[in-house]
Order: sequence, then C-alpha cells, then structure tokens
Amino acid sequence: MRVLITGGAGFIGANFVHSTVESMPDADVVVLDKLTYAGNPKSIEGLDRVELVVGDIADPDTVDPLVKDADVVVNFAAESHNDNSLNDPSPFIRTNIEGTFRLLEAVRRHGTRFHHISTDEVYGDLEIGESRRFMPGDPYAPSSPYSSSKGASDLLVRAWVRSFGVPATISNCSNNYGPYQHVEKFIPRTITNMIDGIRPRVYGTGEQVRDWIHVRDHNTAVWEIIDKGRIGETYLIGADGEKNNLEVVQMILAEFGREPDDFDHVNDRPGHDQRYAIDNSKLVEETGWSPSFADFAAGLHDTVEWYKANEDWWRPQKDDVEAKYAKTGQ
Ligand code: NAD
Ligand code: TDX
Repeated sequence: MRVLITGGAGFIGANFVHSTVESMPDADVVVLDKLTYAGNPKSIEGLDRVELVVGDIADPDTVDPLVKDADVVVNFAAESHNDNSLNDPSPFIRTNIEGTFRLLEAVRRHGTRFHHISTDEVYGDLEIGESRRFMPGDPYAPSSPYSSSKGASDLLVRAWVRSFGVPATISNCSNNYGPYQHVEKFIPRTITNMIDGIRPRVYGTGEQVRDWIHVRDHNTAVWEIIDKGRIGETYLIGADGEKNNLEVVQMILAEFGREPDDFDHVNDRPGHDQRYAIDNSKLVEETGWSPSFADFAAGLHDTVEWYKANEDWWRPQKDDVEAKYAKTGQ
C-alpha cells in the first residue's frame, strides 16, 4: 500500500508518519511537504519506507503524479496557527483552501481514497460552564481566519463527494499535544519557556477551555476512519480531555517544581474562542476506537521530558517565535 501524507513534516503529520511505518509493515509512505517555518525534515529523518518530496499542495503539477501513484491520500498540510492568521491571513487562504481544492481535483481525476484532517474550531466555540459539546452535524461558525479557512476546506471536500463522487472522509479533532509540536503552540511554548527561565504567558483570564488529546490517539482514530469510516461522513475526534489554560500552565509549573502563580497574564487573543469540547460518540460507535493516553498528566509529563531531551530539535525555532509574540504583547 502506498500512502501519500501531505504535511508529514509538521507536528501531527510527522507523528502519523512514525505510527504508520511502525504499525503497517506493508506500507510505503510518501510525504509531500512545503517545509514552511512549521515543517521540519528532522521529525521524520532516518525512517525506512518514507520518501520526502518538498513541494506545495497548491501546485497541481506537483500534486497530480503523487496522487496518481497513491492508494490513499491523508491531508495534514495546512497553515495551522490562529495567532499567525490574525497577523497575515493570506497563506491560510492559499494553502488551506486552494491547496485542498488542488488535492481534490487530483483525487477526482484518479479516483483515489482521500482523508481530510480538520479541526473542531470550524464549529466556533461553546460557553465556559455549559455541558453541550460539538456534534458532527452542528452548523459551521468559525471565528478566526485560520478556522474559517479550514471550514472552507471541509465544505469543498463535502461538495466534491456529493457532486463528483470523490471517495473522501473528514475528521475534526480537538487540541493535540505531544512530541514534535512547534514551539509557537501553547503547551510547547510554555514548556520551552520554563526551560529558558521565562515565565509562562497566559492570554487574558486563562479560563478558556481546550479539549486535549494526545497526538498518537488522534492518529489511531484517523486510521480507524480510513479503514472503517463511511464515505462522505464527518467524524469528530476527541478524548474527553477538557482543561482550562490556567490548569495546564499550573501542571507544567508543577513539572518544574515552581509555584502555581509563577506566570504572567498577557494581552488576550482577539476573538479568542472560549471553549471547545468534542462528542466522540459517532467515531466510537462506528469504528470501536478508544484512546490509549487517557491520563493527561502522564502524557504531559512525557511531553515535558521529550522537550527536555530534544532541545536541538526546537532550539532553532525559539527566538523567532518569541520575537513575533513580543510584537503583540504576548
Ligand atoms: P503544523 O503547522 O505543525 O504542520 C503543518 C505542515 O504542513 C508543515 O510541515 C508545513 O510545512 C506543511 N505545509 C504548510 N503549507 C503547505 C503547503 N502549501 N504544501 C505542502 N505542505 C505545507 O500543523 P499541525 O498542528 O500538525 O496540524 C496538521 C493538521 O491538523 C492541520 O490541518 C490542522 O488544521 C489540523 N489540526 C491540528 C490540531 C492541533 O491541535 N495542532 C487540532 C486539530 C486539527
Ligand atoms: O502563550 C500562549 N498562551 C496562551 O494562553 C499561547 C501560545 C496560547 N495561549 C492560549 C490560547 C488558547 O486558548 O492557549 C490556548 C491554546 O492555544 P494554541 O496552542 O494556539 O491552540 P488553539 O488556538 O486552541 O488551536 C489549536 O487547536 C486546534 C491548534 O493550533 C489548531 O491548529 C487546531 O485546529
């Protein structure tokens, strides 16, 4: 089996490449990745049966021959950071919308199985304290240029299934954590700040809730959907991991033996989504999937250890990221 993994040098894609070669001895993997600031070839270095092609999903001449040779295409490639989308939305439109369109046109030509990776942020946000969680049929109500571009990409996939019979599925997952995540994101930023002796930065009140899932659990769910999911369907991936940002920062402070108030409140994110929470019952009922990293504290501890042990991986990104945040007072 030949698997084309777009965005396979990024955080979730690289973890997916690792778990695919570990669990599928008959799979050959081709990674198509533009190696933007967020892509790091070191994340997939030295793996057998993995070929890296450096290129853009929005370039049809690059995409077509790779899709032609693939049995399945899994699309992780995206601009993925909300804060960046507030500073400059344009790459989000090109990669997330036009890039998905180009992939869809190629899978339409070649009849290739396509799985599109998306986010729970397409549904907007929930109120802190309410019990409701996102369901697959909820209306789209994205808040940021990032989440609206992901919402647009999902709608293209749905239309290509309905109008052209493209064999595609979509998954919308909650916040991932684990190894190989770029230090611009909340958990790795906080961990690497601690390593560098910088106090963690909490946007606004810090009462916002995210539904954390270990990246390995996200990826086992993706393979379950590729194997057992119904074409044209949307599956929500989440592992009952709701925590507010203050709780997460305080757990990381405790990992470093620091006091629970040893952090700073900084400028809030404009349009900051308040709460995400996933109802995963459709995924569980249809595929039998269950998470293996149910203990967030243990998963977070392992993640802290990974960043301590892999400073050579993240160090080159760190100064640029902090310089960018300094401009917005964050
Ligand atoms: P990431 O930013 O770490 O990685 C994205 C990868 O895509 C990078 O390797 C980058 O070089 C590559 N890329 C960007 N533009 C490209 C282009 N035009 N052509 C080819 N490659 C390109 O992102 P991530 O956190 O791994 O997210 C992967 C996917 O999962 C995204 O679609 C994102 O929306 C979705 N998602 C992420 C999370 C999360 O918590 N990180 C949660 C739910 C869904
Ligand atoms: O330093 C920080 N301090 C802070 O309080 C940073 C970087 C973030 N935050 C807050 C903002 C959010 O409430 O932490 C929360 C998480 O922030 P991010 O890591 O930027 O993630 P989020 O905006 O929730 O989006 C993530 O999950 C959904 C991914 O980046 C998206 O790609 C995915 O779709």
